[in-house]
Amino acid sequence: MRDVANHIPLITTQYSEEEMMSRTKAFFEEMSKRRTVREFDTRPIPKAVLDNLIRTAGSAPSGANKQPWSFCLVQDKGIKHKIREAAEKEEYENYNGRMADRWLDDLKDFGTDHVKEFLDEAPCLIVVFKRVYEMDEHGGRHNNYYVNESVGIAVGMLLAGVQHAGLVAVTHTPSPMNFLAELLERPENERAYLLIPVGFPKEGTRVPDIKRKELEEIRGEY
Ligand code: IYR
Repeated sequence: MRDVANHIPLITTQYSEEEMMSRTKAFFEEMSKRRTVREFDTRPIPKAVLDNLIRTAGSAPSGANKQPWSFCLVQDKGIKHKIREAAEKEEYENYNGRMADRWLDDLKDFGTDHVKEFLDEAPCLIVVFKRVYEMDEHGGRHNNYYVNESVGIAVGMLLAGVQHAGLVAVTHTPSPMNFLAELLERPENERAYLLIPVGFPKEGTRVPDIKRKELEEIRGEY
């Protein structure tokens, strides 16, 4: 690697083999309990907790460190409801014609439909935007790099943080979702990426009995 003047010493922690084993096992066990939840209690989440989650997401790697993302916290009941109305309008079209029979069949066991009560109920909606380009002082556009990959990784870290906090979330993709940038009056370089209601599960919430692929099915070894 080339020597670059502005580099600083790496700060990291290393563990013994036993510690690595117990840490990775504990982390896997915690993460594997994560489930998508679509029914929320209205109990609010402390603002400082939400800020920490966004800080965590914002620490993700990104193409040329452009950090091409914005995470909007929507807690206002009126705005949440407007988002629900717009999302349900699109989802109604999806469930009634735009989605192929095969797709609807694949969703059967999840019990989803166009009604998105969670957009009112969840105390906070995190609306994730990708920033396709940045603008220089002369109004010139400069495309960001690997935007989808970067924002996807950041969202993964956000969801890990949500799980670690004992909260639940649903990764919702109303489609199309350009209404989100309009409603939240986002700058023209931002496109909605994902809508993530976050909160505490409603008491008695049940989730689909899904199975995860075995290690041997997802691991390649060479
Ligand atoms: N976006 C729709 C449909 C939907 C699609 C998939 I693929 C899912 O895993 C779940 C739902 C909705 O939000 O209902």
